[in-house]
Amino acid sequence: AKPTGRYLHKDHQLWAPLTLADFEAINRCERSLPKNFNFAGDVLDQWSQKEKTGERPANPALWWVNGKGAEVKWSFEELGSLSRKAANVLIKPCGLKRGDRVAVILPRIPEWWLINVACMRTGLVFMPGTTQLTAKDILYRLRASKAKCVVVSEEVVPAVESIMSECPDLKTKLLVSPHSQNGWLSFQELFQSASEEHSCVETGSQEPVAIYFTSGTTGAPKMAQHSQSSLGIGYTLCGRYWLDLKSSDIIWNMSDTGWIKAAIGSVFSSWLQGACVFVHRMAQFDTETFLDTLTTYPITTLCSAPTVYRMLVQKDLKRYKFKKLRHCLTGGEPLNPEVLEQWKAQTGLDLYEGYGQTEVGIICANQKGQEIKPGSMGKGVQPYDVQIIDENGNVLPPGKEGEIALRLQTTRPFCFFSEYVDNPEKTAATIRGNFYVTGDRGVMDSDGFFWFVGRADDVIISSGYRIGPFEVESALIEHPAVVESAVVSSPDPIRGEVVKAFVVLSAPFKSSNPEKLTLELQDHVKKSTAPYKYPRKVEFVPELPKTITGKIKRNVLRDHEWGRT
Ligand code: BCO
Repeated sequence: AKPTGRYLHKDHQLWAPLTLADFEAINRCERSLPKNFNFAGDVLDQWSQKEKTGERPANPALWWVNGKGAEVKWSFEELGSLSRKAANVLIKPCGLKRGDRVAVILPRIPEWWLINVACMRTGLVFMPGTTQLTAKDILYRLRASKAKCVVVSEEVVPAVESIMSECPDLKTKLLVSPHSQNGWLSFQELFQSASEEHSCVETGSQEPVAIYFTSGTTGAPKMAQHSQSSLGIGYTLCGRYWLDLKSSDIIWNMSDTGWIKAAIGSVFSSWLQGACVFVHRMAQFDTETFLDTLTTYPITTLCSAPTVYRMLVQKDLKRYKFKKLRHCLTGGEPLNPEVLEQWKAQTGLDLYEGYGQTEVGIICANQKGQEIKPGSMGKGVQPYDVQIIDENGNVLPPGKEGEIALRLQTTRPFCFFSEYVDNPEKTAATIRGNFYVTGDRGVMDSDGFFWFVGRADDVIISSGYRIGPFEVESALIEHPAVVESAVVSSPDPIRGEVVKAFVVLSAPFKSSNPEKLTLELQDHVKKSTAPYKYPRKVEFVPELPKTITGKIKRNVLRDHEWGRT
């Protein structure tokens, strides 16, 4: 018989489709990875089959609304046929080939999901980016990745136009918009005439599927590359035990399309479990729209950054009757226990915090059914052995602060990122002895619960964004008023921490009005790099603390901000 899947069952010597139980077993290291795996073919198309046989409720796979009356509902079958059409657009008129990198800078619109799945079907490497990226950010991403194609919405066109002459590898520009533009292929037009016939590529399990740009203390963002299986199989347990999803659930994960959290909550974890992914276009975050959405739609599961919950608990939540909400999750930055308690008091629902990273996915979580210790990010999740280690890679006992690390077995866990592309030094720097080091500091208590302390480096975690100080300092130094600056985190009641810049002014600007100059510098940073990184606090100082060799001591400024001696 013709193979229906890509996995040869050892016991029966028969080809059979991979099941959720197989995926769980792979994550528990009880079964080895299949040689080939493709999320579109091995997961999405399987759910499409189950829809036909009635093994899945008649729930959409994707439910999109824009808050202005427009709505899209696709079953897995429709997602399948539409993404096959999108795959044909990418291969034929766009001329892309397996392994090519595609930068996709789109807001939360249905085409983002279509193009994402189309890239899986064709073996293209998907590189999402937030629409907050500026021309300079896009230039860096296109050049560093040697992307062959960029897919954008109308608002991103001017930024790409301004830098495309500096991107020799860029062959195709694809525009997702009802209006066409000179020099751009129109996704909508090509999609209309594209065929639905497409055979999913037999990708290797470890073949690249996506690249995420992630910020560090120094230099430009690194390119963390993931494989078909690291994202496509590695989020099985997360979907089942942290998100607590079943195929009848409707999950609203409101993360921007540019972050791995969108991949976790709005693609892989959710669709592995056959759940419906709910999306609200919401161009600008707004608490009223957010709460109205929960009262209007039968959303069962909500995942959002702690900053959002901090904003929501300022409201009188008892006024709102959420239609079907039963499970609430949060991650991306530490959640304070007060917010968890206020959310519970006002809604009757617990908040389940998870902790993870773009590179390795979910590391710790408060899983459904487990005790929650307010302020803790839960216990280590399978398949990881999470430990607290010292600077020499020794495991520290409960109660001792150190770096949060994952013990490595003989082989690299399949759910890890494969590498930082073209950066073997930075890839190697994540390993200390037998451990992968997260760069985060924490403590494990005697019950095995982990407590976040802070970053081990200078990276700032604000509103769930990971912000490299170097990127903000580089933007500031472009302004004539700035001689030098040091960018550190500063506490904030809503955003957890915010970016603060200590700035030494050049002589002509020393007598400027400080409020006006602050606004000017903030505006300058928003134009130079993605606006979410702008310094929400600015302090003008005569000089910066430095080491004997002239290196800026960001830690002195940071400790001062946080009231530490
Ligand atoms: O707050 P401001 O108004 O002063 O500034 C905002 C925007 O107005 C401004 N801005 C945006 N586009 C602009 C612009 N300014 C000028 N020109 C433009 N084109 O920039 C600031 C952006 O800040 P924001 O994004 O925080 O906006 P907002 O509306 O306050 O949103 C709040 C949140 C909480 C909705 C937002 O911060 C958010 O979505 N945070 C979560 C981020 C996230 O998903 N992180 C997960 C990363 S993945 C991960 O952690 C791995 C886990 C396994």
